[in-house]
Formats: sequence, C-alpha cells, structure tokens
Amino acid sequence: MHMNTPLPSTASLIAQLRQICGAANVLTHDDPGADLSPWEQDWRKRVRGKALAVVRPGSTPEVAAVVKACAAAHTPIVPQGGNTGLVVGGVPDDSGTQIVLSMTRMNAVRAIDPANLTITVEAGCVLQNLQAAAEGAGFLFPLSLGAEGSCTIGGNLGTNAGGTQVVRYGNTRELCLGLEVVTALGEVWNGLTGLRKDNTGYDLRNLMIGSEGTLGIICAATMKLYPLPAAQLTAWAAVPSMQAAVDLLGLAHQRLGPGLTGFEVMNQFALGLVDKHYPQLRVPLWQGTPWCVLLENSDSENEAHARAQFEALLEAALEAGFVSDAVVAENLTQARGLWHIRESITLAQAAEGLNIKHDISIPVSRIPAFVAETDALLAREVPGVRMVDFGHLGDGNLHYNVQAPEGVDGQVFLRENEERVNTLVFDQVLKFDGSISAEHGVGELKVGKLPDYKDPTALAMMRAVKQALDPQNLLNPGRVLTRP
Ligand code: FAD
Ligand code: 2HG
Ligand code: ZN
Repeated sequence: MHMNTPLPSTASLIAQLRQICGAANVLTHDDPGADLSPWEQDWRKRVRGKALAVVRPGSTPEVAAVVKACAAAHTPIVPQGGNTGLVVGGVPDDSGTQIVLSMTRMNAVRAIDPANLTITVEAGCVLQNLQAAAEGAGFLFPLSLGAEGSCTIGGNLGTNAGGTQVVRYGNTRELCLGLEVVTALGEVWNGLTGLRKDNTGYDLRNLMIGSEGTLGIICAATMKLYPLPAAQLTAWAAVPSMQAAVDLLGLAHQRLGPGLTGFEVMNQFALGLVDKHYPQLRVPLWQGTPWCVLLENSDSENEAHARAQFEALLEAALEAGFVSDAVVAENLTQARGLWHIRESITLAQAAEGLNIKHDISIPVSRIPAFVAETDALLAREVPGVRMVDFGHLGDGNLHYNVQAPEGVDGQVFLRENEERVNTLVFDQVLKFDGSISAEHGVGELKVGKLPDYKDPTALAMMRAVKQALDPQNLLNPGRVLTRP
C-alpha cells in the first residue's frame, strides 16, 4: 500500500462526508492541486496544522449528519468560521486525523423581526454582512471589531467576542437570544427562540457561547437589534497618563451616560507602529503624549446635541488635566479614519514581527497600578522589551502585548521568553484580581496555563460539562481544556 493511501475506514468516512455535503465541499490533501493552508494556518502564523479533510456543510441537517459520521469513525472535529481567532482555537493539530468543519457556506440571513428587535442568521454569516443586513432594515447590530470583514457570527459566539462597543452593548453573549446547535452526538437543539425571558432550567445558550467549539456546533443564532443612533461622534484625545485615561472614562460615563459607546486607549509605541507601517493613515497627536484615547458618543437626538455634549466633556477634561489636547471628527469620513487607525494596531504589530499577546481584564480602577508595576517587572526581566499596550479601557480589557526588543527576531524571542513572560504577566493579573482572557479565549495557546489561574472548582465543573456533552472528546479536543 502507498504511504499516503488512507486507511479503509478513513476512505469510507471521506466518501460518506462527500455524499452528505457534495464532493466539491469535502477537500483533502489527496485532491489534485489541493491547498488546504487557508484552513490549516492560524491568523497569527503561530501554528500550521494538517487536516484529514476540510468539510463545508450547507445546512444544519448536513452538519448533524457530518457529526454523526465523524462520531461513528471516532474522528475529531474542529469547527471553523473566518479563522481570525488569535489563540489557535480554530485550526487542526498536525496529526492529519482531524476534520475542519468550515461553516462559511452557511451564511444566510434567515429572518428579521422588527417588532421583536431580532435578526436570525446562520453561523457562517460574516459579521460585516450581518451589520449591513441590520442597517438595511433600519437597525443597529452593535458588535464591532477589527476582523469584522472576515470573522463570522459563529466564531464571535464561539469566542464570546468583545470588540469596541462593549462599554454600551456588552459582549457577543449579551447580544444573543437564541441558538441552533448540533451536539457532539449529532442531534439538533433548536433554541432559536428570540425570547428575552426564559427561566425553564439551565442556561444552555450561555454555556455554548464562549465554549470555543468544544461543546457543540453553532449553526444559527438569533441576535438582538438596536435603534440606529441619530448621530455618532468620535474624538481623539491625548492623555498624560493611564490614571488620566481612567479619570476621563469616569467623566465620560457621568456626562454621556448610555451615549458613551466606545472608549479605547492606545500607548505611544502602539501608535508609533501604525505610523511606521501605515504612514498614510496619519495618526494624530501621538508623538507628544504617552497615551491617546478614542471616544465615541452615540446620540438619540441629533448631531448638534451630540457635539455640544462632547465638547463640554472635553473642555471639562482639559480643565481637570485629564486631557492635554483633543480633536473631534468633523464628519463620518474623519471618524472612520480615526477608528481605522485604532483597528490597524493588530496588523501593524504583526508587520513588526511575531509577538506575545495578552488580552487581560483587570478592574478599571486598578489598571494604572497594574501597568506601572508590570511594565517595570517586564523591563527588568527582558531588557529592551517593547510594550504594545492598547485596548478597551471602558471594559477594563487591555491588550498588554509584548514585542521583541528592537532587532531581535520574533521567533527567537518567543522561543526564549514566551513562557516566563506569560507567567510574569498572568501572576500579576492574578494579583490584581483579573482574568487571563477577556475576549480572545483560551484556545490552545492558554490551555496549559488555565489550571494555574482558574478556580479549581470551576475547572472541575467545566470538565464535568465537557464529559457529559462530548463523552468521546470529539469536538475541538485539547482546546479550552487539556485532553483527559
Ligand atoms: P474562528 O477563528 O474561525 O474560530 C474561533 C473559535 O470559535 C474556534 O475555537 C472555533 O473552533 C470556534 N468556532 C468557530 N465557528 C464556530 C461555530 N459555528 N460553532 C462553534 N464554534 C465555532 N476578538 C475580540 O473579542 N475582540 C476584538 O476586538 C477582536 N479584534 C480582532 C482583530 C483582528 C485584526 C483579528 C485578526 C482578530 C480579532 N479578534 C477579536 C479575535 C477573534 O476572536 C475574532 O476575530 C472572532 O470572534 C473570531 O471569529 P471567526 O469566525 O474568525 O472564528
Ligand atoms: C483588538 O482589540 C483585538 O484590536 C486584537 O482584540 C488585539 O492584537 C491584539 O492583541
Ligand atoms: Zn480587543
């Protein structure tokens, strides 16, 4: 038998999958000219896996049949949406024994219910298309993040993504009212109720959300809609310290109330990377200040009201010394430009080289002390290290990213430092009562660390849930929880 010839049981599984989804929707390495790298390589280029096959179902019954066939063949399944995850959670391992279940063909908007303020979409719907469908019907779907042009709502639900509007609208979990899920046994749970109140037992919806493909395959979701704001204004402020940024946040809550829909902080080095790799974006005010803040005010009255409110806030902040300089976008194009700068930090950091990412959360009040103390510890531990600090200060969520010292190769830097840098940062997070993952999830990158930082009773309950719902450990094994 030729070395690459699949075992008979594998060959019959592939044949079965082709029958379920159509031959064109089951890709393998044996197909002439096949290139599975888009599904096998993670976004950060941390890991390159090897799939047994990439399977692209077109409907929920097809997903159920695929899961049943894989369960009978003891073949693990890695669900995947847009493959923009940052913690190596959506790509296969390198064993060549796992299938990637790519959900992108299931991308329909099934229904919009204006009176119920809900939209029901399939899991593979790209977030930007979901936002556009909502807007087309006269509503806002507020989830927003840098990867929105390629991430899917299934992936957003799988990771309980946060993004830039959480301060007002909450995480993906808060935006979801119902799910349609295929279980690890290949059964369909129809939970697309759209109900805002339902106390009939355990909250399975919220268990599935954020489970990173380890408990079930999300096939469709009913999501909340909101009224479109009458006006939206964006400001960019230079602030003298992290404490000043926290003070500005307090003032913004006080003055804008629910109008405060975005509050992002960015350090000088992060903005310097955007300036270096994307000079055409023209980053304002960054050179003369350690931190900048991006604020958004969404108003239900009109633009004049929003502008007056915003200007009064910034004047008060200037007077109090929380802000040293500020610009308010004159129009939508300028506002989009400011947001584009903020959303380009991840890409600019990638262009600079491999790095160590941390998406931590800390009580907002303690962030200034955390940053000062941890910056100093890291500078001592890894001389010359460059901190890319930015993120959703309004939610207490910081992207506390560590870039190699100037001139040091990213690969070498990671090999020599990742473990001790993670331990140092996570120990600090624990000391400051925070979480080691606020939004990207655990995936494979943090799975080894979770037992050191998660409450042991919580971890035991998580293991019991996994065992009960996926007794064969077929769904995304080794992610979130280590293999038993
Ligand atoms: P994938 O990467 O394909 O998968 C992510 C996880 O979800 C995997 O564990 C996968 O198995 C699981 N999954 C995918 N689909 C399903 C499904 N249908 N059913 C069950 N499980 C499923 N995250 C934030 O929280 N906030 C941000 O601001 C943010 N900004 C980003 C900016 C950039 C430039 C990039 C590249 C990423 C960013 N992310 C952010 C990270 C990422 O989590 C999100 O982009 C998104 O939620 C992932 O969606 P996806 O469709 O690409 O999922
Ligand atoms: C963001 O907020 C994302 O832009 C990505 O969560 C953060 O690149 C990162 O570390
Ligand atoms: Zn983020």
